[in-house]
Amino acid sequence: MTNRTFTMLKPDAVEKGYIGAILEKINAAGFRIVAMKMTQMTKTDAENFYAVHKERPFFGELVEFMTRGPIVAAILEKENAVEDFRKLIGATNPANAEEGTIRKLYATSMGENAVHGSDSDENAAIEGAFHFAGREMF
Ligand code: FUP
Repeated sequence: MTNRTFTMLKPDAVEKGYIGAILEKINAAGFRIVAMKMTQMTKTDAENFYAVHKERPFFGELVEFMTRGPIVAAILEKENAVEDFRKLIGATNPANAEEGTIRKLYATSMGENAVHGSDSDENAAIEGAFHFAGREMF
């Protein structure tokens, strides 16, 4: 068990100027930011990051979307981080997301859903290491 999760504020959220508002929600929910950077994924980065989805029909669009502009990547720490962060962001499709969740507030569609949250402790560690060197994690 770890108490960390990994997130990305996706290109749609960055384009619309929602970085500050989303970080505010993350802080208010009790997460501590232990790593953070603004970066833009290459096509290869996105294909590797989402390799688990490579046979899915939406894979091409997903890679295109995730590479079209900068993202904010971060590692967040809190007790029960993975599960609590998934609750805070809401359902993958914002139409199904609960009131008050980040996706309900800031996402527009299943494809452009504002924010990523790791789905397991194991993936949180893999995804964090994908974006950050050890000396960038505090
Ligand atoms: P989530 O864990 O909520 O980010 O969702 P998934 O890992 O299932 O999907 C990863 C990303 O693929 C989503 F953020 C958006 C995209 N996706 C689609 O575009 N269409 C789908 O039907 C499912 C996912």
